[in-house]
Amino acid sequence: MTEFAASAAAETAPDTADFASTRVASAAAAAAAAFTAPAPAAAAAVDTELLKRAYSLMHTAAEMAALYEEEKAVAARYVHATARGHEAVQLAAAFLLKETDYAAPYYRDDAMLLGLGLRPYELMLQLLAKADDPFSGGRTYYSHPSLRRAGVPMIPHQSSATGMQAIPATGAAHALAYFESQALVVPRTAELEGEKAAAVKPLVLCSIGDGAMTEGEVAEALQMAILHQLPIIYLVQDNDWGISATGREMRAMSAYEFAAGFPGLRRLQVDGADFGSSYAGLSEAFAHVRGRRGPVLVHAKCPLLGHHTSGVRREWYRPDLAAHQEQDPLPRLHQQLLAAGVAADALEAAQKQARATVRADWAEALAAPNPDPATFADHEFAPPAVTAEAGERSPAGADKALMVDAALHAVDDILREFPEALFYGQDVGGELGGVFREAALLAKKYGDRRVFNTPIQEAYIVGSTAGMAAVGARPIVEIQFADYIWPALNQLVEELSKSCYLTMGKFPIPALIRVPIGAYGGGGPYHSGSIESTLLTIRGIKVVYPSNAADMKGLMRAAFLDPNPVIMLEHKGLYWSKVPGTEDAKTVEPAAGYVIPLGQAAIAQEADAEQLRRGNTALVVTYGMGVHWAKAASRDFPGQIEILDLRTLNPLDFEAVTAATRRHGKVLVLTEEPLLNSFAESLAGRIQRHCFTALDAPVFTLGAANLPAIALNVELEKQMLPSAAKVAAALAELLEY
Ligand SMILES: Cc1ncc(C[n+]2csc(CCOP(=O)(O)OP(=O)(O)O)c2C)c(N)n1
Repeated sequence: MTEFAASAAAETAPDTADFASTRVASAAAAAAAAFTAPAPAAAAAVDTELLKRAYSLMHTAAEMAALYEEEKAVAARYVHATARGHEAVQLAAAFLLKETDYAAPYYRDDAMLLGLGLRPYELMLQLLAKADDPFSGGRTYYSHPSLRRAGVPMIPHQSSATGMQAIPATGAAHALAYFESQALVVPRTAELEGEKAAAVKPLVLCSIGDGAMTEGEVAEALQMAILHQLPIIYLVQDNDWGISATGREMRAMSAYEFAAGFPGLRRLQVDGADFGSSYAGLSEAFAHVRGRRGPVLVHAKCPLLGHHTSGVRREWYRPDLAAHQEQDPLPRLHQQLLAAGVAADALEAAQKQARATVRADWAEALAAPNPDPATFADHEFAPPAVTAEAGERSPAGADKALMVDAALHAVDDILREFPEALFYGQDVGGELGGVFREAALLAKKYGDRRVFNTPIQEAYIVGSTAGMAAVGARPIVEIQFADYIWPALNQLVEELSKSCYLTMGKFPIPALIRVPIGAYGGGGPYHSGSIESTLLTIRGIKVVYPSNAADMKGLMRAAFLDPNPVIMLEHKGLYWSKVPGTEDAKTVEPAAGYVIPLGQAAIAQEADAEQLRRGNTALVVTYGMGVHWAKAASRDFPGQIEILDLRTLNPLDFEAVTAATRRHGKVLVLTEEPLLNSFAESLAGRIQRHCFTALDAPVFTLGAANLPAIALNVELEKQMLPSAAKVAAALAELLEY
């Protein structure tokens, strides 16, 4: 058969897993036949009380959706999606979750939130972006929960980026497995002490749509879940639609078929419109995961009865509404309850009660206060743990250490002291201990559950820290080279950077992200890049850039202790002080426990008092390799150059910058990055704005040439980068000004 004939045959072959939009009823029946959990029989097996609870909450969700539609002038002021059609499987999942579990509900999961015990009122507060929205205080969309509340599974922050929740959720499961491997009690379980907390092993539920399943990051998550056999359930709610794109347009296979490509991932299908089928299938999945028999993907077919969202309305593009309507889970459950002997009156009463509650809650939510505008900037960061330098920076008799060893020792100290700390990335584990040996022997010392190699998955490496942190682990991770951080940027921006702000401080993410960076000696275009300006456009993360061993050790520990995401940029050219002119990067090694608060610059070299008095001096504001170029260059101008080493780029010690600027009146901002539109240029602008009257010359800037990459040949590299000679030339001009 030719390739074309084969694909044509595949297209016409009966596809029981597909939920073709124009044939919903028959496709659902076909899918039901393929379900591993026998749907109709299971309905009868479910306890009637549970069915009744599901029925009430299904009506509550449906009443809410109807009310939002009726009141859309107010309710659709901010965009929202509702569960209509998906309620059965969402409620089944909610009922099986325990308070010691972790959940990542999707943006369509308002019925799941009701099932977890949230009041309609609380959900409506988020719909209306009110101050008392328990998740975000009016900062993020409807049904984007984040919650630490007794009696409810922990719900860490997740973004509105479809599919991106898979990695943080898997990171949470990874943390659970980690705690178990170390025989440590998960903090949440300890908090909820007592038999009921200890009796069941916690798990993670990651809810996701069929459209979102095709995001590449989902495959990274599945890979890790299987590799480490993590306790997680991926619940795929498949309504055969993205926004307006149908399943046939969006994917070559269903999520169930996709899962078959991941050996070690247990998969099963349920009829998501049938509470009994959903509950039975999910019960099996929960038992499997609680029994620590690996991850499970549950594929649930669901009709989509409401709009995609309040802004993208079903009547604009849906030819299949009638067919989906036939799958409405509500009348089905109604019939099942009647068949189970529940009186029609009782069902009617439940429906009336749901309606009354929803209407009363709506009135209450409308009357609730809006956020105080003055609070808009609260919770950018959680307060830092280290606010003053402490410990011994230069212990008597201590040897000098290379920067790479100072980093290694800092992490070693942390791993020894904090059992919740773990360190992972590409090649950091095993025998090698990092391609720069920056993690040498740590895996041997602490075991390969604490220090381990990951697959080549930068998104997982960074994004997993969000889930890790929510469970209480303290992840240290590494991106092998700054040039390869880009696949992780999505997680960094969407999940990590916004978590603290959007959860009103409930879920700051303490993640220490080590990133070897910088150029020297022919590293070439993909192992030499500088990236700090890009990182510095991301709010909600901190960026540290030490220039010597002592700072490396003190800042590494402060970065670890910081409750926020911190990126540690570690210059490869300084690691061993092998590059001529970088001998000062090697310093006496501080004692264990030494810390330097983030956001404090240091004077790396003072100017001579007499030269200063005579007005013969200039200031170089720089960091990383720039400190060493500036030191070498300043030998041409004895006593005339002060060098301010920023050490942390965000938060920036702007006070130190302005104070030093005022001392000298002449400033050069020096960076290794291409200058155009860089952090250095931005800083120069700020200095000019704030110190204008103190300046005797425009603020000079010097950086690399404005090219997309650093060429491999060392002579070409030299042309591209700043150097001591180039800095000296700039300083000569500045001092002459
Ligand atoms: C990364 C990303 N790309 C695009 C969007 C816009 N978007 C929002 S919902 C959606 C469709 C999601 O489909 P699915 O996961 O199947 O969920 P459903 O709405 O069908 O429940 C898209 C494309 C987004 N939120 N995030």
